[in-house]
Amino acid sequence: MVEKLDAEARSALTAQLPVWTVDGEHLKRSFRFETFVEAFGFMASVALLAERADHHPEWFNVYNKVDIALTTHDAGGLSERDVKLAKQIDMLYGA
Ligand code: H2B
Repeated sequence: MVEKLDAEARSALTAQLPVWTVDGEHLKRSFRFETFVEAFGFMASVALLAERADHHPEWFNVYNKVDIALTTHDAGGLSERDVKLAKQIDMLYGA
C-alpha cells in the first residue's frame, strides 16, 4: 500500500519540483508545444513512462497545450509515485 506524503515531504515539493504547483492533492504543470503532433508525441512518451510505473496521469490536451495533474488514487492523495513521475516528465520535456 502506498502512503500519502507527510507534511514534511509535502513542504519539500516546491524545492524538488519548482515548476509544478501543489493544488490540494494534485501536482500540476502545463506544457506548450509548437504543434499538436509534438504535444501528442509528448503524451505518447508520458503514457509509456506511466504504464511502466503503473501510475497514470490525469491530463487535458487542446491543440499544442497539455495540462497534467498527478495524484495517487490508491493513497487518496500525493505520494512518492507522483514525485517520481513528475521528475521523469520534467526530464522528458527537457526542463
Ligand atoms: N494511477 C494513479 N495515478 N494512481 C493510482 O493509484 C493508480 C494508477 N493505481 N494507476 C494503479 C493504476 C492501480 O489501479 C493498478 C491496479 O495498479
